[in-house]
Amino acid sequence: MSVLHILTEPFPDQKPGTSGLRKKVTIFQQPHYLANFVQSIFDSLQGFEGQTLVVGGDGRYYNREAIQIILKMAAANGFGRVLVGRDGILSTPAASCVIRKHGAFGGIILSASHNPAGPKGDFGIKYNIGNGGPAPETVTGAIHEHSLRIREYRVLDAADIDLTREAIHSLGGMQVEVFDPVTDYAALMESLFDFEAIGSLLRSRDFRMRFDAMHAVNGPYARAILEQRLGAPAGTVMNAQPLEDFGGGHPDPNLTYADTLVREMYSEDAPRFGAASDGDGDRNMILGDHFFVTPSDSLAVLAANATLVPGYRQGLKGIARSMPTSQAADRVAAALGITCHETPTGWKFFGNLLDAGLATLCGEESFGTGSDHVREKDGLWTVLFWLNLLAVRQQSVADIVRDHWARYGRNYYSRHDYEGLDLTSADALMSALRTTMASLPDKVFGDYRVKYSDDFQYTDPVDGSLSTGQGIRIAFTDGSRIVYRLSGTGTEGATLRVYIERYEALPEHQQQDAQDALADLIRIADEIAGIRRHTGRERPTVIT
Ligand code: G16
Repeated sequence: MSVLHILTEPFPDQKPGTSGLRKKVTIFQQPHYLANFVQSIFDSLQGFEGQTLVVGGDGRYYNREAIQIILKMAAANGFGRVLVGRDGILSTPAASCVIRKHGAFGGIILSASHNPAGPKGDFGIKYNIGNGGPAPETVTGAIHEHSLRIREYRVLDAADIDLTREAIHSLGGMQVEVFDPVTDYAALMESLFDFEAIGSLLRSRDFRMRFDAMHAVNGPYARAILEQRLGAPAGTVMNAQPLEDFGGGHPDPNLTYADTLVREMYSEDAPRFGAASDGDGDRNMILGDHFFVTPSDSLAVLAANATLVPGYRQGLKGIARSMPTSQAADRVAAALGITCHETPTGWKFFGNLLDAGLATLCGEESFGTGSDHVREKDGLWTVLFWLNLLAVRQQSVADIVRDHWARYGRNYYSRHDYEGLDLTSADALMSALRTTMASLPDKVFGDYRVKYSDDFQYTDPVDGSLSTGQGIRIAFTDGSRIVYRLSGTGTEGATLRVYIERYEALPEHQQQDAQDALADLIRIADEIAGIRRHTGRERPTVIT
């Protein structure tokens, strides 16, 4: 088998976003497009000769073709071994687990997360480093630079590998091991949670749960763990078969896109517990009977109850949350006497904190929670954590959350998304906001007085790197906040996200609907940024 040196030209649009390179499938299908990016990844790394690379994806359209290209390029570039999930499947948290467990040099994960899939949908690729987490900005920056200079890539002239069966193959001088994508991950979950207690809860007559895998990657994981290992009745996992187009759906576990599950959880005969995860299995949504747990509250509740779970019995070293995530976790951290770190949006910012032992639990408002067990957010882990709490506390989801509010206060929270905006008007809105920002401190809007406003920046406490322009934050004297930022994960136009938060200490005022409780701040958010004026939109596309 010979190594082919293929001449190519750079593509100017290969700058990785919040979570790798995400584009329409049709863009990835252009000749050389994927190969250029993969070569740029390899060119930005050093010392991987003879080492192990983990490869897998969420099973979406183009996953298998992409994996064949990556395998042949890894062989041509000198990797010693590639571990690839059977059928090309690996959830993002499972990939992180496998990289860590097998001491791999790194991994390539193929996913566009929660974005729709299929020939007209999205595809994505990202590189994870040896700690199992997303490459930090120094690495993604180097990948981008290489992509702008690339002139040639290397690929082995070889036949495709059969990914449908577990087996060991050789590809040139490299070994390819097709392995079961669930085993290592399931063993890790079993080491963290009380499977006996969760199993008896799931098998008891008066408990019923639903897990919506949304025809995405977590179906096989959820079936193996919840149904086969823990004994939940067959059918507990719905939409369990991963499909290349996710069944035509939008596997984003929120109140809008997981509507079948949401309807069931708000029906007369609602199960006690409901959960969903996204395309690549790292996001989660948690529901009780007629009750939605905001991701920010979920992080705070997990942190406050962590010592009830075997894997966290020793307590937490710290908590980390992304800046737009509500400050509910900060109150738990204060009560526990530990630090709550505030990072920019993007899981990659948690990696150093976890590696350095500065945080144990992390979470983001964007339906992500996780811990130092891997270096990605982890949908099924969150579900098992909640099940473990339900089993120990023998209370409903709603009661656990209400108890939490009664003790720590409630951070009313909502995110308003304006999707598919014209890029120019979204940029204009943000730059006008950057100008207005300076004049806001001390200004009064109804009952609210602005305390400070800034464009969030973050200095990593471990490596000192600085990240600027991470979102406009307007803080009010009563602890309320409005945050504006543009999404870094969309593939069409721009998405403006507005995050609104208000703290309520008194239990008698904690039972309002979040949109009602936040109505004044929602109006102020429009008044300050001129959202309607800039975007021409009367209302958000998605409210969570
Ligand atoms: C990715 C990152 C998350 C981040 C989210 C933000 O999520 O992994 O850490 O919170 O993007 O998205 P946006 O920039 O659109 O607000 P995922 O699940 O898409 O990989």
